[in-house]
Amino acid sequence: MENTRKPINTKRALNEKCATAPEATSQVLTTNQGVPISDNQHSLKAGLRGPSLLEDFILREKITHFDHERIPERIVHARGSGAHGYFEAYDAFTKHTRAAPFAEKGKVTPVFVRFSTVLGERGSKDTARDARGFAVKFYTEEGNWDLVGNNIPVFFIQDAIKFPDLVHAAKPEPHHGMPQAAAAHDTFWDFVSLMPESTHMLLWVMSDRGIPRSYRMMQGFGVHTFRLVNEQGASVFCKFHWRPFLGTHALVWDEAVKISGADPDFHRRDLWEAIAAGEFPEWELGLQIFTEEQAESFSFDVLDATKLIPEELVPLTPVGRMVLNRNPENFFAETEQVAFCAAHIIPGIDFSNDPLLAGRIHSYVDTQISRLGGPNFHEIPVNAPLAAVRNNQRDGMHRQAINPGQVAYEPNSLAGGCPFQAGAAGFASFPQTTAEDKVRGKPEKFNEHYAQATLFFNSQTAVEKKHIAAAFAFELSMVAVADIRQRMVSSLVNVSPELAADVAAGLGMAVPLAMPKVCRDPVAPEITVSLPLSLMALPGECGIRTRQVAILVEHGVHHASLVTLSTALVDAGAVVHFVGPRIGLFTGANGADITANKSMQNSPSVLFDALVLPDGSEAIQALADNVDTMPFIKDAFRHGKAILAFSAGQELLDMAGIEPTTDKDKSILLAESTDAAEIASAFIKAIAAHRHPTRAKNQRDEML
Ligand code: HDE
Repeated sequence: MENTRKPINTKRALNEKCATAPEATSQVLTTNQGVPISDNQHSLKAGLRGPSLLEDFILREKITHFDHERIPERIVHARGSGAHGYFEAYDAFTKHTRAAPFAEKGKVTPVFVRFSTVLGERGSKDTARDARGFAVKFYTEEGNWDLVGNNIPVFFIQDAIKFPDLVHAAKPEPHHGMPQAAAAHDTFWDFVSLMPESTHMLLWVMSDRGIPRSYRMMQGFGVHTFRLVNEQGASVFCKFHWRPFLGTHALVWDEAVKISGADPDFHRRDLWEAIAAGEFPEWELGLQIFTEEQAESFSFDVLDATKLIPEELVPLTPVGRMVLNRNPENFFAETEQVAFCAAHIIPGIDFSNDPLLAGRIHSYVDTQISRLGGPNFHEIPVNAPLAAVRNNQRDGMHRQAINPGQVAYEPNSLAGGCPFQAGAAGFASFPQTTAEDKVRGKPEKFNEHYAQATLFFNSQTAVEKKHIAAAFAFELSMVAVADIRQRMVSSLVNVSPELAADVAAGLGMAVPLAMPKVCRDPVAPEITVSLPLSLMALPGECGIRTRQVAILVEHGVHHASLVTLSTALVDAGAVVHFVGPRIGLFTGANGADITANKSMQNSPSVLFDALVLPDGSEAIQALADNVDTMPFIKDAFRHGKAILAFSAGQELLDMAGIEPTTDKDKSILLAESTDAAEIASAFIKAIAAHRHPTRAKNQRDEML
């Protein structure tokens, strides 16, 4: 049967019929049967003070529907945020694949993307230390292709059979249901310390990548090796990489913890507000293309999802960009009901024999059947392909399609043989030769668990290394059983004695002996340092678009300098907030009004990327007397943010014990209020550097 549904981004007739958008006019309230409701405030009673009546079908329909509003949350990745957009191919990439999105230069394919944390429940905080899901659904004319990836290019385990154990160990402990959205507990570290193949991914999660600044500032990775197959049936291997145009940026741990209290929706809000403001996030899709022969020569196995391919070995080929330009209209209908599935591939893309991927191919369809209530989840608007659906699958829970006619089988003659098999035009699995015994086991290269963890650690800057060690020490400090801590640190000795020593010092313990290795005779790695693995090693200038700047205000602020500065910041793309002891109007020193849109209580400084301390002695006196001001300034400093202090505002820096700019730190700027225009460009540069980990020597060598 032909799928007659309209494209995903057009309103369906049914939706239009049912819509009660806020702007709707002349639309009466009805039951789900379309019966107009005269009174939605009172249930039907026998007398004003009498019993409610069972015959009140309006009350019962409303309450029954409400009782069933919740569906099971995802077993993992329950907490997420989504957006619509498109993928645009830079050029035809038909040399390597016949996949529809890469068919020609400039080709546009609609997408829906969902970002997520892994461990937390649906209502948990956004800024937990965790990997982030990065799942993309391409609505191509050859069917839906789901690239269900993460913001980290490797995974904890090599074989799908271990996944339920990993997740049981990482999720809240089953006896008391704690901790929420955190791996910092005994069962997780018990499991991973007994599973040395997890070590490489642990390094990534303990690095700054585990606490991204924004979903818009994260890389995405397909993780597994996939195949690309061209029109002639020739195949190459491929790894998928998404790179954000805004750069890849992280929070610092203390900041992440405080944000989770100040705004648990921090990443959701950031994505929503940016798109609503027309600041559409963009990523470039880059492919690592390599042959089977090349793969054989690597020191690691490309079917092992705990390994990446250093870009020095196989550079990225940019093939297109993805833009997210539309927020969902309804969170439940779209973001919650979207069903990603690692098995959804299209002609031109195929799987490799990665044993982790194999399990995923099964798992995702299976989980949607219970989560979304049956096998027809593909009919939910956000999941429905744009491509026509014609087959003989029928019925089941929540079936929407009304399939006409007598015939629901193939082959048939009664329907003229339709729908018929597509033959060469359809999806055909790459005919990979297989001629081996059935075994439960793995190749020897899978036994090497440390070389890439070491590569990752050695590729980080000093600050990043400190963050990794601090994260391990923090997480392990939450582990009650000393043997687990001991075992984990003994595993880290194999990664780097320096790391193990730092973590051991953080835990107040001696460095243990190295854990015995499984792989006795490892192949020497090709490289020992790979700078793209670091967030800080390579210079990058991404501007300040959408960066949030707090300007403190009080009665008596120097109005003109703030107007000049904020105009320059807004022109550079930043979002400026006037933050007062309360929201509302303040009167500047010249009598002009300035409106605070945030208060220091509802928006502490962890929610901003940069801070401005104004001029105006009356204002500074009032701010100095306010109990919220010093924590606001001290946190901005501690978290390495750019700070600009005008004239009298510099007194607040003194009170906070902060010394201004040194050679090491160009991010604390002082200016006369008359110089607002001149200082703006230096301040913009400081904000664009994201965070300034090295603060003035006499105060703090490195930030936490
Ligand atoms: Fe998933 N994973 N996963 N996963 N995964 C799910 O599917 C699973 C893995 C990833 O925004 C579940 O619909 C198994 C790797 C993302 O809706 C479930 C294995 C990677 C999302 C599932 C893995 C991922 C999921 C839970 C090991 C990175 C969220 C709900 C064999 C490449 C997608 C659902 C969204 C979700 C199973 C490992 C990414 C249970 C069995 C590796 C981004 O089916």
